[in-house]
Amino acid sequence: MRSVTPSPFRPAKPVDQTILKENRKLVESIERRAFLRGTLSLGALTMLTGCDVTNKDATQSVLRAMSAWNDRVQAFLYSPTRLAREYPASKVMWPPRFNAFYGREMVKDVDPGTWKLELAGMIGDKRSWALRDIHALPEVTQRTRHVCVEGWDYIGEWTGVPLKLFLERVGADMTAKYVGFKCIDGYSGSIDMASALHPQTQLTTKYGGAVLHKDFGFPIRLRVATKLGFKSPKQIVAMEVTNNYPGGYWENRRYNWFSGI
Ligand SMILES: Nc1nc2c(c(=O)[nH]1)N[C@H]1C(S)=C(S)[C@@H](COP(=O)(O)O)O[C@H]1N2
Ligand SMILES: [Mo]
Repeated sequence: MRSVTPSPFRPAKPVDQTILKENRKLVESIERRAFLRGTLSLGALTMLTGCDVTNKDATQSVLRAMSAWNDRVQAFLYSPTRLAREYPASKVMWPPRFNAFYGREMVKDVDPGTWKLELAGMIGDKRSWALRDIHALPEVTQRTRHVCVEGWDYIGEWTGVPLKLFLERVGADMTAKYVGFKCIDGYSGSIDMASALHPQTQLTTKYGGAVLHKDFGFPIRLRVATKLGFKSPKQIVAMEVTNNYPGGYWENRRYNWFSGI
């Protein structure tokens, strides 16, 4: 019989699973990215990292490091052509589910006649765009899954101008690192250029074939099928192409910047 030697991976004292519960957001983000589906345990964490994660501080810093590491690794592994799954019309939810960092009654009205999309940064033609000019551009429709970091999702149908086409039209520098957005409600967001050029990333004007309701982004919103919902700003008023990391509302509040799904 083999002698029983203490496993180098086995913590010396019983581990307190509440450490993982207290860091639920970080744990979930790691699970989602590593396709662990709710199975990340302290044992697995020890195996993955080679660290003895028996105390609170060590566990938290390991989780933070993994979460940040995942952002970089994801961007590196990300294939700009990987498509999000598309669904039949029968699966589309109507009405869609609202979310913002404030209540629905606070959503601002936009006058389509005076609204303008301001352009800034590494763009050849920085003239602002009126809504009717955006409507004149060719549009595509996608039926994809919208996933919120809060843990809910739905399948929706969004129609709009591919962002790539728009960036080409305004003479954006496609070698820039980021595209940033500012919204009428003070919200902001940004994506990497590869995601901006992704075929399922669009400046959306319609949901379910009807003009976007203001709650869902009228007059235009971004729709990034390969990322979590918070990466798709609604009611956009300005767009910037830049090499300076623009951050964003949730990005600045410690959500993973890349946030792929
Ligand atoms: N302007 C603006 N855009 C926003 C937000 C916001 O608060 N303001 N919330 C984001 C989040 S967290 C999600 S999940 C989606 C929700 O989009 P929906 O209301 O169309 O489902 O919008 C994103 N875009
Ligand atoms: Mo969200």
